Amino acid sequence: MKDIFLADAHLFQPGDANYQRLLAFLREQQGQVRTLYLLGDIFRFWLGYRHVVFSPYVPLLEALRQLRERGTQIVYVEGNHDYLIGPYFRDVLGCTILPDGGEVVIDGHRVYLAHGDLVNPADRSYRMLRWVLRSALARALMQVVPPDMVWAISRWGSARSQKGHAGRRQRWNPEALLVSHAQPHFAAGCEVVITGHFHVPIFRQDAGQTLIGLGDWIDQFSYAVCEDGVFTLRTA
Ligand SMILES: [Mn+2]
Repeated sequence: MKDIFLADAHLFQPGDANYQRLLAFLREQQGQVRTLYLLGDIFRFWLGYRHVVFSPYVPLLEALRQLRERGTQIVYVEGNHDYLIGPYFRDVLGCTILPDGGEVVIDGHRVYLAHGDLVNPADRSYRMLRWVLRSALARALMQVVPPDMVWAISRWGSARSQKGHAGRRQRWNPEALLVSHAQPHFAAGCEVVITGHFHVPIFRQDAGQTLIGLGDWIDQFSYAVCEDGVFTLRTA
């Protein structure tokens, strides 16, 4: 049995090539995966209502449900596009939700998981936005704004944030950020640190420590696997 780690599919419409490819990949994995770790930004936008899901995501939710039925556990680390992941994932899909990431033990290895949107302490404007989007006010608004309107607002917001990402990526080197983010976790005794967010596949192994940047499921189709305690980064 193996564990799979993937992030940053930014799924939007079921007909999109990357969406289809993820569904096919998850179908192939049925019955073969102990735990599927989703490290955030699987969706272009998600907000967790109790009884409502955004209809473009029904095919993915069904694929996840089928994996569950075949015995796969699902762990969801929230990203910056999918947060307040909520009751559907928790209660219907039976996921373990780690809103800010955290440590897990896999085959006896201490593994630190994070989406990666918090690795840069200098990105203050983003930290502020993140706090606002997850605040009690945002939760209260969720109860009164109709989901169709929330979806429309998210499309506008995500077009804006795409522009911001491009600029930030030029200013900050993802590999250097990940190395310094991982350092305290390695120092605290973790052997493996895995993040997404930067859309850059990174695999560094040194002195028994493994640092993995998951790349993305948009045009790289990269993902990590742990099989019998050995971590690898692969391409679908
Ligand atoms: Mn992200």
